[in-house]
Amino acid sequence: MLSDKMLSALNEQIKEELFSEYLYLSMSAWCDANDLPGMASFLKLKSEEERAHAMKFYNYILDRDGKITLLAIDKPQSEFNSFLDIFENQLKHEQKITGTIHKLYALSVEEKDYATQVMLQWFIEEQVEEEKEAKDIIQQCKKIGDNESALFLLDDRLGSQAPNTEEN
Ligand code: OFO
Repeated sequence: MLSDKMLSALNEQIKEELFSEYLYLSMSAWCDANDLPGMASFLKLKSEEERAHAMKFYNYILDRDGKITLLAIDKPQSEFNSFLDIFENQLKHEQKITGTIHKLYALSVEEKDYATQVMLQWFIEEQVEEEKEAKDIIQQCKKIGDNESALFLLDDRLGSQAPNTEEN
């Protein structure tokens, strides 16, 4: 059985993950509106991954006989200065999420909730990868500067990582 404190923190994390879904969809829409279809597809895929993260927490709460309480999701930022600004914001956001995951882990240790500690291991590793990916993209964006051909290539490469989900 989850403690009240743990349950409430896990429900809070569902909101954080759903906000991430919303934020990356907003970033994807900005890229679409600014002729960056590859980055738009990549960020849409990131958005879908966040939904899956939210559902991992959701299903875990149900598996532990906890009560799901969905919380209000804030309006995400919709204006960005550039594609570099997008990925810098993404990294900042992922660093914030890493902090929330670490706090959850600290709470699970405090509560002696061993099952939650095991479940959170996946998220701890995932955050290392997510931050690294965002940092690598920022480095590439910085190298591009005003070079349109290099931007085309990066957009194309990021787009090729995302399956075509247009029909869905
Ligand atoms: Fe992008 O991270 Fe969820 O957890």
